[in-house]
Amino acid sequence: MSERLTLAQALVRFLAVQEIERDGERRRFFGGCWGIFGHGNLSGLGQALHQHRDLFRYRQARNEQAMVHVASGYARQLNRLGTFACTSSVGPGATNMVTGAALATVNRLPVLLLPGDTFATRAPHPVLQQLEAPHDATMSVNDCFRPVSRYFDRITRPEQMVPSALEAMRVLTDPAETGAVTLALPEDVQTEALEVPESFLAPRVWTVFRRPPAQDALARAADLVRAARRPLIVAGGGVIYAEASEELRALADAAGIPVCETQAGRGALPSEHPLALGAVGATGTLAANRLAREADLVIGVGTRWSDFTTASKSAFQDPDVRFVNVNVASFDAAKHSGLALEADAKLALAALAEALAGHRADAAWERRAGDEARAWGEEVARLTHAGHEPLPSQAEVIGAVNEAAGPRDVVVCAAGSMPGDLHKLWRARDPKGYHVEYGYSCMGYELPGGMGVKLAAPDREVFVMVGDGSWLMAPGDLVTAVAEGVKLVIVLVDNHGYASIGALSRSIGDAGFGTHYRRAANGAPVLDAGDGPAEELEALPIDLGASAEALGARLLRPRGIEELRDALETARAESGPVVVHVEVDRYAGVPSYEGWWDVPVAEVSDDPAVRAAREEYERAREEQRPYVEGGS
Ligand SMILES: Cc1ncc(C[n+]2csc(CCOP(=O)(O)OP(=O)(O)O)c2C)c(N)n1
Ligand SMILES: [Mg+2]
Repeated sequence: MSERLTLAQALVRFLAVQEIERDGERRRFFGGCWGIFGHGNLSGLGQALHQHRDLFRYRQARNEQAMVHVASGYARQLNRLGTFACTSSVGPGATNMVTGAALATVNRLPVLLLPGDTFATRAPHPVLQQLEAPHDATMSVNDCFRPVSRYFDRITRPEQMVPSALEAMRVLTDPAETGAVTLALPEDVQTEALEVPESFLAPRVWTVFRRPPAQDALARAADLVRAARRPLIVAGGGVIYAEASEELRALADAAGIPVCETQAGRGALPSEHPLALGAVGATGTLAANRLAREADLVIGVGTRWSDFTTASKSAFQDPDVRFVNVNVASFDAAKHSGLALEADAKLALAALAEALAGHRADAAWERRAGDEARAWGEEVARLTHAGHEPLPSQAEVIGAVNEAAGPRDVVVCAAGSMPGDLHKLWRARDPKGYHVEYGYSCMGYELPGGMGVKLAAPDREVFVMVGDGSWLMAPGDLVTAVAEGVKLVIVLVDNHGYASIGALSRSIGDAGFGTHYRRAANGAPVLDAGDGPAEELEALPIDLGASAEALGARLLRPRGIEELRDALETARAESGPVVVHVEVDRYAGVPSYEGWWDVPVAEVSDDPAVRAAREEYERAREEQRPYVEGGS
């Protein structure tokens, strides 16, 4: 039995009935389709989405990049058990999604991208917005998706849709493979008909089977833990995606192993747990970084070991340090010459706890962890209640949001100085309460990413924390939040410029060049290095709050922390998006706590500040380690 449908109609019908199941729980995989129509998707997918609007919901975005971020935020909040499809026109609409694809793939999040492509027949070529490559007739701008997709196909005949859609689902639902999946759809082929087998259109369940660790690998991992004097767990996003927090806590409690966290793994263990050391690495806490320095066995769970996590490979200094890597992906499990425990985090942590039954880490090490964790809690309280004048510090704003947020509420952030501060300071209470996109750290993710979170978890309040620079990168989809009635509390933290990059620039001896403005003799603002705070403009003559209000959000403008607390309460009570615009002191940053990040400094310069920075850089680099000893 078969039905005659256009490719686009077949695809929409297929996507609408895909389901995913894990641990006996089943849900629809796609929350619907986001899109912006133009030539390339209007007559194919647009027609099909219109015809099947009761089957598969269509939502309109304002920027194609943003709609992919919505899908990523949604997927992450659902522990990768769901996403959106995203359709674009040919050309700029398609390439606007490339950044979103990279973000999804870097963060290992499923998103399905359906960019329109130029005619397979090539009859009217070159069409509006077509890139012509004189040396390669098969190329289009959509080839840009290849390096940022985990699966790419260009469907040049309608029959190809059937096997390609199945491959797409395989990749999207496989935790080891997942990322952006791109099916480039030539605009003529979208409208062409094929005989679609009925079984292709029938509801289909993709079961995520949890993969157990190999017994001999598990035994070796347990031996390594027993032999270790100073074991440390680094919890990554994989712990949260696998819903393995309980198993993590049980292992930490039973074996007395302290736990620190990557950005994606933040909240794997509640901050109040006595063995929770919080953030590790370049943006780590003093507690985590001190123990990391001495650890002789590091158990990485669901982490891809980014440079921020390893402090650019300076975090772990024991000369004999070994790694055990629990990961669903062999690629990550093999890193740092670790013992690869290729497995689902929930099963692996439970199995490790069982294999270690009766074993406890050195009592002095555990005590150390408890003391450091307590001291860090006090440092957080000091930083978040500093009473900074006349403008509050960003740390105080984070503290106020943290205190206003309920135990299940979610904080969302992505770029600037806030991710590092949040990593250190946020007191986590729920594994799904901390959502900082720091794989791609993409300015402009915050608002659409937060929308995705809210669509996935409507019962949670979502606090989007966004810097003024990130806000300006992509404020337009505030209109989408208004149109779709997506409630967000957007805390727009305004320090008048790229403060994080200014600080980084000063640290390499370059005086904050290109990140702030001075006033020229004639009073006009000029972009320059300046010589520090005294010479800066207070602000450009712009009003970001008013811009948010003009796009349809309720605007609140608290001055100082007490007013901010009231504003956050008011914002909670609203039903649509609220922007809380708060000004902070650009220079009241949170220091680094023995964390380092490898940012190279010019080897030769006339400037003594650059030369001094280079000397310091070379000293710091001596701590960098290759982590090549080990293996299985
Ligand atoms: C799309 C994108 N472009 C550039 C960067 C590099 N970058 C990281 S943070 C930053 C400045 C962010 O400014 P803002 O949001 O105001 O945060 P602040 O640094 O002031 O805390 C820049 C340019 C980036 N992460 N993403
Ligand atoms: Mg800023």
